[in-house]
Amino acid sequence: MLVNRLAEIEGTERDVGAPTFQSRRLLLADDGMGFSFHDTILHAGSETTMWYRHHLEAVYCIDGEGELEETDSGVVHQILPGTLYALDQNDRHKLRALTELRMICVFNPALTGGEVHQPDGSYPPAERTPAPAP
Ligand code: 9YT
Repeated sequence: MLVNRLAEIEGTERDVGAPTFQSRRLLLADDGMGFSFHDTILHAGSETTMWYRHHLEAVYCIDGEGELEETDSGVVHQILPGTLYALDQNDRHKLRALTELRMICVFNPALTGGEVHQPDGSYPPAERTPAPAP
C-alpha cells in the first residue's frame, strides 16, 4: 500500500512549477498504478493552453471558478467545484482560472516525473521522459 501526503511532496521534484500552475504529483509512473494523480493549483487570472496528444487526462475541480474552452469549437464550459472533464479525444483546450483553481488531475499513461509543457501544450510521451532519480 502507498500512502503519500501533499505536505511531504511540497518542494520536492514531485512539486512542479509552470508559469500558470503548480502541479503536485502524488502518484507517478514509478508508483506502478498505471496512472498519475496530481493536485494542481492554477493561478488566479491565468490562461493555460493545452493539448495532451500523448495522454488521456481527467480533471476534477475541488475549489475555485474557471472556464474551459474547447479550442476547435469555441464551446466554453463553466468550471466549479464538483465539475469533472475528461479529455477522451486528446482535445485541445484552454483553461482560464477566474479565481485560483484547485484541480485533481489523472493522467494515463502516468507522467514519469518532472514533465513540463512542450510548446504545443502537450507533455512528451512517457518513453521520452527520464524517470526522476530515486
Ligand atoms: C488542469 C490542468 O490540466 N492543468 C495543467 C497541469 C496538469 N494537469 C498537471 O501537470 O498537473
